[in-house]
Amino acid sequence: NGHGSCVLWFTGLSGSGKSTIANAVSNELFRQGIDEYVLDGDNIRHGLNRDLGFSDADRTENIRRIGEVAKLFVDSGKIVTTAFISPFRSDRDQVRALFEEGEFIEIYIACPLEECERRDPKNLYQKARKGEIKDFTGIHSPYEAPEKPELSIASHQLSVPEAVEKILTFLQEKHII
Ligand code: GGZ
Repeated sequence: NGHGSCVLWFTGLSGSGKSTIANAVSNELFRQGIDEYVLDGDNIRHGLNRDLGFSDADRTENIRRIGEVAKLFVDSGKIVTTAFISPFRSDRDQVRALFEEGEFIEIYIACPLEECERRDPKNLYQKARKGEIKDFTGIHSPYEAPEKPELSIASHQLSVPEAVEKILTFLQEKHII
């Protein structure tokens, strides 16, 4: 197990590409024989956090629990990737505080709202605009962009392989992999 452990904490709007890029990074780490795991809506919001919705308080609790779970994975020696909107700066900073220096790598998937809304892969923005979903991030619930993320990925300008390359290069430079 010749690699460091850390959390790759993706943050960004719905439709920004967090899950796609997170899973592509995960696949590449796995291919390299690195011990990794992805936490995303599929395995967290449908299980551990199925009691939580999208009020500000529920999002805060969602992120708090995910941070604690991510810490367990890091303690077990893995590289853990998380793909949640995590819209509130203070929530992300509280998760950061759980980790040692250098272990929490915040990756901002920076994609303009207009582009996310144009993609709208699940028609959620359309539903939010019609009032069928309330408290939708970017429409009537805030997204606070990171001020000093370890990495910022302009996902509307980079291909997925280019984004993966940028993240892997960062991990190599920090001697994590
Ligand atoms: C934002 C919502 C909402 C509301 C349902 N606001 O594009 P998706 O579908 O697959 O990703 C979104 C996901 C966001 O869950 P997170 O756990 O990442 O959010 S947070 O970090 O803010 O707790 C979207 C879907 O859930 N979804 N309703 N109102 N996204």
